[in-house]
Amino acid sequence: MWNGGVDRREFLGRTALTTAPWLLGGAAVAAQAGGTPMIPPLIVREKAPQNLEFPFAALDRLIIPNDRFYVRNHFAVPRLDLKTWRLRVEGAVKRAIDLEYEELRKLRSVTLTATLECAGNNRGFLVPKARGVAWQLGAVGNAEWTGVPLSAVLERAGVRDGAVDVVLEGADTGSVAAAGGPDGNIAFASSLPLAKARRPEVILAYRMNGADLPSAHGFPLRAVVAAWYGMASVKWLKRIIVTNRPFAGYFQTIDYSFYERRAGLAVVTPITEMQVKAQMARPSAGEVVPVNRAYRVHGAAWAGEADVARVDVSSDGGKTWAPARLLGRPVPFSWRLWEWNWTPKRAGKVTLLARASDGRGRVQPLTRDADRRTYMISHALPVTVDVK
Ligand SMILES: Nc1nc2c(c(=O)[nH]1)N[C@H]1C(S)=C(S)[C@@H](COP(=O)(O)O)O[C@H]1N2
Ligand SMILES: [Mo]
Repeated sequence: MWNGGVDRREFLGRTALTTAPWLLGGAAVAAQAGGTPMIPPLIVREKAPQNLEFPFAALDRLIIPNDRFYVRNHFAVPRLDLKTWRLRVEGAVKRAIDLEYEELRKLRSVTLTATLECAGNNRGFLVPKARGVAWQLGAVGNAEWTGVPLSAVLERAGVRDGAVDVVLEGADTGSVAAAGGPDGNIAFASSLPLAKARRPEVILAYRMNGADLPSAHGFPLRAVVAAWYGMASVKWLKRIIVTNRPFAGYFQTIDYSFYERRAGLAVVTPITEMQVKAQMARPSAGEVVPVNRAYRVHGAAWAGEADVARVDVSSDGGKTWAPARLLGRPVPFSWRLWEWNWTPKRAGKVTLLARASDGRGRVQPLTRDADRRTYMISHALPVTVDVK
């Protein structure tokens, strides 16, 4: 349990937080004895292209291993050969450049922990049912990324005056014609305003949790745009184009956009920073929870560029709230694990909710904002359990 004498940081980074009930099988006990508890395999949401969800109920650590990190692909995974792969930087730059993999790996590297959440995470809970991948809780993960700051690469090419956007293009292509996109095949591409592109938390990563970037996560190189929804973290990066006007590509306007109200008008706006959000790992919806026994309600919370300031939990459908305990220390751009000890006193159906607030005063909403279309689903999700 939590109050043991283990150094908390060490504990958070390397081992499980607690003995999870799904660990009770024989193989699991063996794994536990070995010190590395198991997380069930990724949930297949789509086979082609592959879209895989992290089984969020099994959340038991701060860093999600590479083979359990959710996968969100729009097109088939491109197989890239290091011998021929280049990163091209062009557009509104003083000199267009082509960088080889080995050259990039020789540049000064940085490592950061960052939570990636797909803008469509939780879509599967929307009523009426929404189009798109029906993610439940697990289109989110937290990993340690190593690479070079995007700013360093931009500096090598020399950004020209008047530049506003940095377009990141992947090597993967396919058709989005059926979803209102242009005809023929297009590449996945997403852009950042120059100011965000130059920030230190935006890196071009070639390592993930200490291993070379796996193919599913963008080998050989991907952007990691910490604090922003996942679509900005372009995988299989191939080209960077600096532009003099805001990029209006398919994945920047038709897809991954919402309606922002400005002066009474509904304005199509690209999705950027992650909203403040807490998710409950356990209990899960429909779980049977024993009456008059202590139960560890727990989960994770994240807040984009801000720190998570607090998480509150309700065990009466949102009428009253109690503060949860934030675990470990805040790490910029990383989610924070939290727990709340609950002893249900009466049998029956109970609805739990978790709600986060951040250091900028943002509070997680309790209801859905339809202007967000099928993205940025950040309202507190009710978890109804059966106390017996
Ligand atoms: N080239 C490319 N990059 C991409 C995507 C993609 O389909 N192609 N998906 C984006 C989306 S929507 C998300 S949420 C993240 C997911 O990263 P992951 O698969 O490593 O979890 O990658 C982003 N980068
Ligand atoms: Mo996404």
